[in-house]
Order: sequence, then C-alpha cells, then structure tokens
Amino acid sequence: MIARLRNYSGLPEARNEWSKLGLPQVAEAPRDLYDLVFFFVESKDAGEVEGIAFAAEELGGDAYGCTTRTPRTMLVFEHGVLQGNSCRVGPDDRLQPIWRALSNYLAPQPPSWKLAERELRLDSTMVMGVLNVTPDSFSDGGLYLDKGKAVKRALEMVEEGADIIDVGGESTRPYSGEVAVEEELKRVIPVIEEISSHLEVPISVDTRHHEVARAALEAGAEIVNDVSGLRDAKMAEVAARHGAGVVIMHMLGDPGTMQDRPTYDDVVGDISLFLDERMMSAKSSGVDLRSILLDPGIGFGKSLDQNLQIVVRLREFSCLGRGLLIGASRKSFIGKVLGQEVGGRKEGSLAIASIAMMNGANVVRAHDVKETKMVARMVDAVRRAQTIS
Ligand code: 9MG
Repeated sequence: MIARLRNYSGLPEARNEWSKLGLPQVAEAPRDLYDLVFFFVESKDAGEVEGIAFAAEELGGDAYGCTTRTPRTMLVFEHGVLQGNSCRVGPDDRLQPIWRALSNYLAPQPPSWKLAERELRLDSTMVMGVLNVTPDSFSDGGLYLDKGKAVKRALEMVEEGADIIDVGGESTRPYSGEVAVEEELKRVIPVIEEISSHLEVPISVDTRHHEVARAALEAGAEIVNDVSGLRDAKMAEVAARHGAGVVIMHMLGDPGTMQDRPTYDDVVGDISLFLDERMMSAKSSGVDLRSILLDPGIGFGKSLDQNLQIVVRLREFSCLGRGLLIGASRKSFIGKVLGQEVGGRKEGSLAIASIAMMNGANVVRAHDVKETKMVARMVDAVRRAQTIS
C-alpha cells in the first residue's frame, strides 16, 4: 500500500481529476481547497485501502473511494486535524502510511544513495551523462561504437561536470528490438573496463539483463540502471551481491509495444504503485533500500500529456522515500511541443530539466552535460535560497 500527498495547483485541476477518478466535487471554492490536505492511498488489496479509509474517518477526516481499476481512495483532512495528530505516530498506527508519505514529501532532501564503497549525497542535483555504445540510439546512435571514441566522450563529459556516466549497449527507443546478451556484453564491457580505470565518478550500466549487469559490476561499474524495473528475475540478486546502486524505472510493456496507446487511471498513482512494488521485491532479494533510486520513466509508455503530468507532479513520487532520477533529454515529447527534430531539442530539454529539479529530481540523465550541469547549479542555488530565507 502506498500513500501520496496530492497538492493541487487550483480548483480546475482538482475538479478535472476528481471527475476522472469518479469522485464527488469536494471543494466548492479555492478557499476550501487551501483549507484541506489531500492524500491518495492505493494498493492491489482493496481491504487495505478500506482499512485506512476507516482509520482516516475515525480521526476526523473524510474518505472517498475512486472508481478506478486499482483500489484507490482519496483522504481529505482539515489542516488542524493533521497538525494535532501527525506526531502521534506509533508502529501500530493504521495511518502510518500517510504520516510517512507526509514526512518524505516535506523532507528537505532524500537520504543519500548507497553504493558498495561510497555514498552519494543528494543535497546537490547530480548529472548523469549518457554514453550510448549502440548503432541505433535515437539521439547519438553510432557515434560511440568505437571504444576510443566512447572513452574520449566519457572523459569529456566528466570535464563538463558529469557526476555519473551511464553506459548502455542496447537502444530502448520506441519500437526497438532486443539485443542479444553477447552483443550487449561486447559493446559495453570493454568501455567500462577502460573508463573505470580513468574516472573517479561512478559508472552506471544501462541494461535489462542480469548477465550484462554482473559483468559490468565486475568491470568497475557501481550502479545498475534498469529501464525494465528489475523484470529480469536475477537482476536484483546480482545487484544485491555487489551492493550496487540500483535505478528502478517504470516502463509500460517493452520498447516494442510501449507507445501503443498507453493508458493509466492516474499516471502518477499507477507508476508510484509499480515503483513501490518493484522496490519491495528488490528488498526481498537482498537489495538495501538505501541503494535504490526511483524513476517514473519519461517517454517509456507515456503520451505527451502523461509525460507533462509526470514532470509537473514529480514531487508526489518523493512520498516513496527514495531519491528520484529523471531522463527527458532530447525525447520526442519535447519535439512534439516545440516541433523540433532531435537536434533542436536542447533548449526544451534544459527547460524540462530545470522544472524537474525544482520539483524534486535528484539526478538528471542528459546528453548535453555542460549545459545541464549549469542549470543544476543555478537551480540548486535558488533552492538553497528558498531554504535559508
Ligand atoms: C537508458 N535510459 C533512457 N532513458 C532513460 C530514463 O528516462 N531513465 C533512465 N533511468 N534510463 C534511461
């Protein structure tokens, strides 16, 4: 079961969402809206959702069941009710999920990210530089297939300010097919071996295959970036054995099918539930929760509007208590808004990166490292000013 704090920008957004979820119009005027605190609770188990709805009503809140496929309820409290009760958290408190969501949401920064031999503090935004060792990636396919060129680009990205280098040997652009494990190994392992001896920054391997993850971790990578959300049953075991950092990303279906009319009841709620379920499954395979970062997977089975919703509502994912990674760089939704091919999407990518950072992204995956790093430093300065004043 997960709980999410829902902060509406105003009545039009709230009303629109309530009618989509089959809810009554709870607030009549903007004043009412700002007097109330909204949570959504979702679970695969309808009984759990009913239980928390009952507990919320006992405390003086209201609960409204949604008509979605996933059992989901909206809990509504007046501010005063929450303020009077949120410090009474105990292990048997049935409202514990909402107190946890609230404290994660309000935390000034997430806990640090634990790798095998170091911890990455997430108090400044990190930039993950993209290094695709593929013939067919949508943006830089074929540029770094040659090992020498790949190594040069990795060093260049670190010079430009990259905090992590993400090496991938399989394109996951829409409608791409799977690459054989042997081919993926041949592409990424020599590059990782070479750059890990030159670089201080951690290397992540972008793969869906545990064999590739294992070889990459042995070759010097410290992070597994899995766009399939650890679907390969052995992936979590491999990551746990190495104490590796893990990025769990949401994708609907696979790259071959994901853009075929993606539908969600609530894009943020459905993805949150998926990420929490994959995180708990990883934990049961031995992965330390402190090693996990979560990623809603922009562009992986999402329409233009769903991608924009993720960016604007990103902070809701922080209720899950982990750091957040976002990868929007040069993706097609930016091209759709701006009418630009891949080469003309830099400004749009930087705009999305800066909004995502303001909304809680801790790591931003990017092709244009130098510019993204400058955006990160600027946004971090603004956020620090917000905390100090
Ligand atoms: C490999 N890859 C491509 N896009 C990505 C994204 O948005 N997030 C993560 N974690 N990996 C990605």
